[in-house]
Amino acid sequence: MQNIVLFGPPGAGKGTQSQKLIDKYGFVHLSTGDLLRAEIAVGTELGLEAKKIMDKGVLVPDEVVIGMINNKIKANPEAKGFIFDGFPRTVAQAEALDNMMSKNSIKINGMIALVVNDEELTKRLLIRGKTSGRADDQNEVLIRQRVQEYSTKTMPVAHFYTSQDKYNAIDGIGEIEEIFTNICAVIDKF
Ligand code: B4P
Repeated sequence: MQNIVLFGPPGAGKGTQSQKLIDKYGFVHLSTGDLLRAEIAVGTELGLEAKKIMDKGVLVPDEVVIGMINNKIKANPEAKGFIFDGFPRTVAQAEALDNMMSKNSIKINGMIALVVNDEELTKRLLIRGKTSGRADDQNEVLIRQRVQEYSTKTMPVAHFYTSQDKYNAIDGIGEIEEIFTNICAVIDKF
């Protein structure tokens, strides 16, 4: 079983590359962004609260996303592996994930970090905002807020995995296929 953390700033290509990894390896995809948007779409209380936070470009509370991920791991006992997309985004989430893994006698094999500069991220998200309908992709001030949130709260997660010797950086700029090939080369060595 392989469990991979796909890491990177908003717009780095996590969702894009996750889809390709699922097709190739049959991983169960756990995207906290998608899980939150699903709650918003059906109008649950959690979704209504999360929407207010996400529309400001800041992170939703750790306990909310940790609970969602825990439920999904438990619901997939037969999984060949998990791909964690957009989670963990804080060190507290990373520690909670390690706990969940050890309770289930599994582990994170490695982190793949997509590296993309801020100007490229802003450009990609503004383009996606024209078609996605996502409020957080339509406003440059909000996008910069999300990138800032990433620098202060999420970057320390990279150090967390570096200290476990599980950090692998991949250049996230270039052709989607080429980036995918580079990611697979790392996964195939896990
Ligand atoms: P997410 O849904 O995780 O959103 P994201 O980071 O914006 O998307 P992603 O990075 O997957 O997009 P992709 O690059 O694939 O989070 C949204 C919000 O939810 C957060 O701001 C936060 O409030 C909340 N949240 C989620 N998880 C949380 C957590 N764990 N804790 C707390 N809060 C949480 O795609 C971007 C665009 O780039 C696409 O249009 C794509 O086509 C394009 N693209 C991809 N690769 C490209 C390439 N190589 N070249 C050119 N364009 C490319």
